[in-house]
Amino acid sequence: MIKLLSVTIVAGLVFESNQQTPTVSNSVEPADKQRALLSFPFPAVKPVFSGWPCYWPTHIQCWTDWFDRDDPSGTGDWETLYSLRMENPGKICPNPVDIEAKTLSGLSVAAAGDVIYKSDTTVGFVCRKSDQPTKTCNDYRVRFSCHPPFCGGGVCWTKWYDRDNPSGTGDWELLSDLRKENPGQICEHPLYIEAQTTDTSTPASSTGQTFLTFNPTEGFVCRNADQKWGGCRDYRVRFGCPCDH
Ligand SMILES: [Ca+2]
Ligand SMILES: [Ca+2]
Repeated sequence: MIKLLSVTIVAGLVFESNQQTPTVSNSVEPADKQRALLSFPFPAVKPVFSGWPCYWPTHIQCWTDWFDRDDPSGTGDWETLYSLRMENPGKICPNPVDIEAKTLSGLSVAAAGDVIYKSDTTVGFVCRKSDQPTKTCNDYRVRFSCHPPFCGGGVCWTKWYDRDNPSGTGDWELLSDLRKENPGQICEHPLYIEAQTTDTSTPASSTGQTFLTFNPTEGFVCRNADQKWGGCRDYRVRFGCPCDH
C-alpha cells in the first residue's frame, strides 16, 4: 500500500513538471526556472526584458578599450581603476575578471622588465619609479576583461515547445513549424537551442539517441529510423534569443 502510494506521488510530480503554459508567459514558472538553472550553465542575474527572463552567460568574456591616463614622468605610471573609472565613466565593468598591461610600444610587462607594484582587478595597474633600481618605468596602457552584460550577450529563453510525438517517423520539432504554429513567439535569430525529454527532462545530449537536426537555426529532429534500438523519445525544445530582440 505504501509502495503504491509513493508511485502515485512520483507520477503526479512528473505530470506536473511536464505541464506547459499555452502562451508566452510574462513570468517564469518555478519549474521552468529550476530547469533552466539546472540544465544550462547560465546563472540568472537580472530578470525580465520584454517580459522574458534574461540570463547572462558566464563563459563569455570581452576586453574593454585600452586606457593610458598617466605618464611615468612623476612618481610612476598610475593606471588605477579608481582614476580610470572617474575619467571614463561606464567604460569599465563593475567587476573585471582580468587585467592586461602593455607598454605603449606593445611590450608585455615581463618583456619590459619593470618591477610592478600592482596589477590586479581591484587596484588596477601601478608602476612606481621608486621600485625601479636604475631607471623610470615604461609608459603602460591597460585594459580589463569583463563578463556580460557589459559584453552584451544576454540570453532570453522561450518557453518549451512540444509540437510532435515520435509515433510517426520521429519527433519533429522544426523551428519553421514551431514558428507557424506559434506566431510572434520565437525571435528571428535564436542563438541557442535546448532539447530535453518530456517525461524525465533529460537533456537530449544525455539520452544516447541520434538526431538528424539539432541546432538553433533549424530546430530539432529525431528520426526513429536513425536509432540503434527502439524509437525516439519524446522531446521538447526551447530557444535562446538575444535579450534585445
Ligand atoms: Ca600610462
Ligand atoms: Ca516532441
